[in-house]
Amino acid sequence: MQLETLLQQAEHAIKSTTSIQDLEQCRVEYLGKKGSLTEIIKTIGQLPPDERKLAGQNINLAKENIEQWIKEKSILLKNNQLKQQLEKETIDITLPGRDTGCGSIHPVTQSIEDLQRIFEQMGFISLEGPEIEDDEHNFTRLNTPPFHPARAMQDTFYFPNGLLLRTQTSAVQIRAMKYMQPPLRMISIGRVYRRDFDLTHTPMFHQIEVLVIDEDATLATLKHLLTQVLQAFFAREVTIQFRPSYFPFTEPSLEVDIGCIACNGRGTVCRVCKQTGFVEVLGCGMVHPHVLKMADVDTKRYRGFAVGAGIDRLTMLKYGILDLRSLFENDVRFLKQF
Ligand code: 2NM
Repeated sequence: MQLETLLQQAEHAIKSTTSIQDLEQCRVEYLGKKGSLTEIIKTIGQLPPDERKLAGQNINLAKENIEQWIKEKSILLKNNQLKQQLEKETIDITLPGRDTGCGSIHPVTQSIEDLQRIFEQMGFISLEGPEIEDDEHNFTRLNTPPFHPARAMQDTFYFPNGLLLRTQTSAVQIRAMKYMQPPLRMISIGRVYRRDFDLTHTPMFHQIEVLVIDEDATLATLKHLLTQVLQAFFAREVTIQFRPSYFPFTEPSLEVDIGCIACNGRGTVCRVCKQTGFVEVLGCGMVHPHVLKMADVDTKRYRGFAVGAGIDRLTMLKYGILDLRSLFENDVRFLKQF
């Protein structure tokens, strides 16, 4: 075929394609291994030698032309395709977005953060420890040796190897006393476990324990500290009442009640204080000399007081939550109210 005719044909064919597939078909037809132009190239060898150079130049020129047309057409087709696609896929940006549910901080977590902030502002450090403990740290060094009757006060979860789930966070204090130099002002916050499960007890709950070791730590300082902390936590004036109690690790031991927040201590029909006007919030006392000595604290120079409180219970009181279970059911409609 004549080069001229071929070029005319090719130009027409390329320019009238309507799709990228058709254009590719054209490329193969003219420039492919068995394409028309390739066929012509093969005939060069049959020409007389002095004509070959010119023929070669013409064929190269034709090839460049065809390539150029294909390139231009390709850009045109791709642009068209993009334009069509964009038209088809237009989105209505005025449509409202899909609502993703938004969480909130769990009330117990809020209490934990509040207590941490309150104590840290007063110069206390916050320490943590493992939830799995040994008997030694959970009981013995808290003046509760094997067969001590106080062990029955809190039923313990034991592992087959003798380790246990801590029933209070006191092991954190035990180690702090042993390894840090007094004066010491610390809190420990964490999960604790007891074999209790009824309307007012869950097998896991959150505890805060406070420990102060100092030369002049007394019941008076303890009472002042508790008043300040409880007022800051409940964000209101609170009245405090001490009752004598018993813990193996403190002597004397005290339980602390606050004037009922629900009925303002009036003692009228009240589900929170059951007409007593007071609700128990924590236990505390002067750290027992046995405990101090086992932790290598110099008892001639230092004494200490400690406090233990259930954070879940404090949280229920603060927000007027009557059913303990609602703290554990993870119903966001409930949790969002706080
Ligand atoms: C309480 C009540 C009274 C307490 C004692 C200690 C330690 F380790 F310092 F001896 N930590 N926590 C303590 C004292 C805990 O919970 C009701």
